Amino acid sequence: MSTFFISDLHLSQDLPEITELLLKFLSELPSDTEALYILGDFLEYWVGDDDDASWLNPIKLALKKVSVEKCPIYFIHGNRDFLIGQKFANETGMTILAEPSVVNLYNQNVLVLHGDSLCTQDISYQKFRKVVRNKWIQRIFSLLPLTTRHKIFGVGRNKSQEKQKGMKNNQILDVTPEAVSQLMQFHRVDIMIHGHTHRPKIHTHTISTGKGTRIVLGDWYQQGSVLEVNNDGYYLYNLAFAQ
Ligand code: OKV
Ligand code: MN
Repeated sequence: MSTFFISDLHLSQDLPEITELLLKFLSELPSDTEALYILGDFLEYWVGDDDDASWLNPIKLALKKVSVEKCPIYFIHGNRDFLIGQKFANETGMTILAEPSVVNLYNQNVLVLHGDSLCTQDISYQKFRKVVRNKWIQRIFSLLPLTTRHKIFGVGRNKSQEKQKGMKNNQILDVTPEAVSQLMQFHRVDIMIHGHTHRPKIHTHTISTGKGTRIVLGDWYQQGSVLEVNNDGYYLYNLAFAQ
């Protein structure tokens, strides 16, 4: 019996290999799986649940099948798919969790989050985050025509590739160690799982109660990245793309 974690797939219509690998992963999930957690940046970007992008249909169907036949699926928003809402959740069978959330895994309390909130040195990004995570601003944004919303996301993404200010040359800064220990102490956990930085690794941190473990999931650009948790421990591994 295991619990699985993935994040940062950045699914898009342009990179079908990633979708293919996800569908394979979902179909091969053991039937005694206890839960699947998706810790954000599942989609490269999302402008709102009223976008019925048909390339997502096989993905939605596969997630729904897992949620009905195998295990619950929990989702936490990332910095690219923070507009995923209840309609998308219903269509996929996912349950959206607040960020951060404490979940109990095999008698250990674990803090789960996307991870962008830990990158506190990136002041301009934290300002941007505060704006786009505001429910009122999101409500107003959702009133714009779908094509306008696509343009806004599209424009920003091209700009970033042109090394415009605000995106810091598209580099993702690493987490701030003090932000990690502070958050773990606040939630009284000694294990944390997140994605976002695309730097898969199991870290040890010093916290007031002793040692803290921080598990970072990788992105799915060159291979899949999966964390499996069971009674014996934490296993971070890669999935190879089909040859
Ligand atoms: C995307 C990122 C820019 C990172 C959204 C309201 C909403 C504006 C927006 C404007 C900017 C996204 C949507 C873009 C990602 C950046 C800078 C850093 C690291 C809302 C008003 F949705 F909340 F209502 N924006 N664009 N960044 O240019 O595509 O993720 S973007
Ligand atoms: Mn991210």
